[in-house]
Amino acid sequence: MPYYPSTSIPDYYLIDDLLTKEHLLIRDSVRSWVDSFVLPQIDQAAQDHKDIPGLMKELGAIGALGPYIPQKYGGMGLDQISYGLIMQELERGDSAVRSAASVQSSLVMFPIYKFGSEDQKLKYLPKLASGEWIGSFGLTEPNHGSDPSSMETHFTEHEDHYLLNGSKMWITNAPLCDLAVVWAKDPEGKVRGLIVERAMEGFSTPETLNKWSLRASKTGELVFDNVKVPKENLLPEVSGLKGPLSCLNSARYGISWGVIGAAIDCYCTAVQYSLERKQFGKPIAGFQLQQKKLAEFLTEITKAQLLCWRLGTLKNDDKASPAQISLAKRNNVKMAIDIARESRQMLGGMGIMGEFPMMRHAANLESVITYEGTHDIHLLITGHDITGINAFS
Ligand code: TGC
Ligand code: FAD
Repeated sequence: MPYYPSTSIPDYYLIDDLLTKEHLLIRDSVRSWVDSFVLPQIDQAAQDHKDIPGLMKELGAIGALGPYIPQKYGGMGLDQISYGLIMQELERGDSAVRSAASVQSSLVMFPIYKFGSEDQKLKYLPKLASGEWIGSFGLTEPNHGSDPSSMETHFTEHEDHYLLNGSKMWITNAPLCDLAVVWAKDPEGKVRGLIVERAMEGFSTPETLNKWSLRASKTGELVFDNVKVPKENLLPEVSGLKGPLSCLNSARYGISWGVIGAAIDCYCTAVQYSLERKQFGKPIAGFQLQQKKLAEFLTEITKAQLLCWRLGTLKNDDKASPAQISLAKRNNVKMAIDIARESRQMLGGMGIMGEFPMMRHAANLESVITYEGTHDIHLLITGHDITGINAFS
């Protein structure tokens, strides 16, 4: 169970009133699952640099994999606010748990659902929704991170199959994956999506070790050495960089909600600790400097919640622009990492201990501020949207 009562989780502007009964039910059931399944083991998993055993099947069982994918394909057919609330609750547990769910949902199931053939949807989506199969998403390469259009991974055409060569780096769940959605250039230099299965010869997934961040998540490479990919594994409905970037819109949206969860966990812990911890004869919560921090945390969390709620309604109406999503991802991740760092200080020496979540969240958020587009890249996307001038290159 968390160190603080669940009644202290903030809803300062009564945003719950904007949610439906179904939203609240989903949010509260994922919240309870995080309390009972994730929190008791997350510190040990992160300390040991190991993923939580059986996590994907558990996420499948609670409906956290592909929540907005139609039920016909094993999803839950939920709306975007529900998806966001699920991500928020998972990341209150740990960014690794949200990462597992958001990669599977937004970066693996979404492209198969949106750009796949009916056969591909029926073959892969139900297994991914249940967590029986684990997926990964390969866009980033050793030499091309922020600039995926320069990717080198490519394939050539041979009768009934393609031959895929190249490598991807920093790939969440690569060492565990049963399949990877891989973005590679076709012989004309167009970016296409391919579904690569674990058993395909020439495909390997070495693990990236020694991370100080997202230690409860497996990261690795995807290496393709003349991998024979059947032609029916090409995603037929998209060509060009907008394919992978559309998936990122969905994942970045989920992150905007998710990091509110990490911030809430730090905030609630800091409130509780500062009320209990006494120095100079009174609770440290009674000192103005500590109250300033708590007041600012609550202000920033409330602003982020309102931003996400509105973005969710726009997304439900299919009106959220990629630049609006970038603004939310950038703002909310910075908000969360600042709260994690400042709240850690409020616990003094205890703040560095694994019994409290701040160091773990702060370290995790160093990845979150980098992946799915860095903090700087999202600023440039906003700058481009304001001015019409591309400052990337
Ligand atoms: P640019 O010329 O602007 O665009 C190329 C084509 O793509 C379209 N487009 C988008 N479409 C949908 N959604 C978006 N967000 C889009 N952004 C652009 C655009 O309209 C164009 O289409 P068309 O039809 O005209 O061809 O592309 P660019 O090469 O200048 O790059 C733009 C830039 C820098 C913003 C983009 O490449 C970018 O976002 N870079 C950041 C890379 C990134 O975010 N990588 C993430 C990798 S995945 C990951 O980190 C997973 S973490 C997993 C976990 O949670 O554990
Ligand atoms: P670079 O692109 O080399 O950037 C380095 C620095 O330069 C950054 O600060 C950046 O903001 C800055 N910069 C770059 N270009 C510009 C510019 N034009 N103007 C100003 N500044 C610029 N990728 C996947 O495809 N799938 C995954 O599942 C995945 N999971 C990940 C998990 C983890 C734990 C991590 C850390 C990363 C993951 N990534 C994944 C990769 C992630 O998306 C990239 O790390 C990210 O896009 C940045 O790329 P890079 O690391 O190559 O940094």
